[in-house]
Amino acid sequence: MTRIGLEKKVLSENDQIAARLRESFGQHGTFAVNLISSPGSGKTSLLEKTLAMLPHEINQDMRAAVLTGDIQTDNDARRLGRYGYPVRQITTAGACHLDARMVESHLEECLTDRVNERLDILFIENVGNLVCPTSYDLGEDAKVVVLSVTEGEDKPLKYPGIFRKAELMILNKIDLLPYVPFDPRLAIANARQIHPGIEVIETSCTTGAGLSRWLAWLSGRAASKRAAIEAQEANHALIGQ
Ligand SMILES: Nc1nc2c(ncn2[C@@H]2O[C@H](COP(=O)(O)OP(=O)(O)OP(=O)(O)O)[C@@H](O)[C@H]2O)c(=O)[nH]1
Ligand SMILES: [Mg+2]
Repeated sequence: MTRIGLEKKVLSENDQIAARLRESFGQHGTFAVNLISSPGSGKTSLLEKTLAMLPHEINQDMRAAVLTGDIQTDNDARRLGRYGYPVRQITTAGACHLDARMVESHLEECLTDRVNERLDILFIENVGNLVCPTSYDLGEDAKVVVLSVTEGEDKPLKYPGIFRKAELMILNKIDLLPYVPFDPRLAIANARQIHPGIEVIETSCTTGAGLSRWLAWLSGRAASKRAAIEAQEANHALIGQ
């Protein structure tokens, strides 16, 4: 009984901070994406490729930042810090997920040198875990689940929570398909059994396959977010006249 009560309180405090973050992302037109997967599916590799491709595939003025979560080490922040975008490591010291408070405090620190500047996309790499991060709202616009072909087709059925909540499934490491007994059609069917509307992009961070589709998805989502904010601002201006 006590355990359930405490868990409820922690989650409701988290929801309040997440709502504040969501409002701030809304005001600034920031598209925030929360990447969730098992350890080693390729979240950091995907972000490394994404940051390298952003200026060419989307546009040179695209403002992006990354918060990357791990239980220990700043390895991922060091990998991601090479691309000229602000990056902060969040070390959770044992926690198997990021929470909204961690995001809020590290985001401020990450953007202090960019006050009043636009932020188009915030990438949040969650701690490698297919279960715990699912329950914590970070104020993001979209959760994206990364499943790699070495994990087995049954994972959407065994860990349905994240596949239900994710808008997009990245099916990564497809370059390894010739070497592992993995049927991508079955994995996708399993994901859609849990969440019929989930979008799927097959990628390889090694060969670059599918990465342009991923960049196009990001660009489309970031543009819709900005357009919605601009329409809202125009509306307010009209009402104010
Ligand atoms: N063959 C192949 N290897 C990949 C691919 N993407 C990532 N890897 C490798 O998979 C391993 C783990 O990749 P990471 O990007 O560190 O995975 P991660 O999800 O960030 O891991 P955590 O942050 O520890 O949860 C590394 O050795 C990568 O080089 C891919 O598309 N194909
Ligand atoms: Mg990583």
